[in-house]
Amino acid sequence: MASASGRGSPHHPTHRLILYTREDCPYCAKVVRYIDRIGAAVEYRDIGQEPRYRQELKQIGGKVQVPCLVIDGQPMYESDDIVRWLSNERAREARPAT
Ligand SMILES: N[C@@H](CCC(=O)N[C@@H](CS)C(=O)NCC(=O)O)C(=O)O
Repeated sequence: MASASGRGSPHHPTHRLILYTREDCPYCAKVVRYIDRIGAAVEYRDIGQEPRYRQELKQIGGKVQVPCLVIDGQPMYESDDIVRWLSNERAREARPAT
């Protein structure tokens, strides 16, 4: 449910976010560091730990490349794009309602 202002907050996230990662992936580490820094609510799925996550990622995004952020069911590959999207989303949520 959205907040009264119609915008999300860390407690009322606007989007469902799932990050597919792998332990030895430096691009994933970069994205995870940024997520930790801003305190975003993200569910992690490590494709190295769980073979079914690997299959899931292939089905959702069409390729097994990490990191991949799935935003309300839509895949976004490329760590720079993911960080940029998270940063824009954070700025959007911080803006006061007009
Ligand atoms: N340019 C990509 C690079 C991602 C990347 O190379 N990921 C590696 C793991 S570190 C991977 O999943 N490789 C498998 C593949 O590309 O098929 C990014 O910044 O996210």
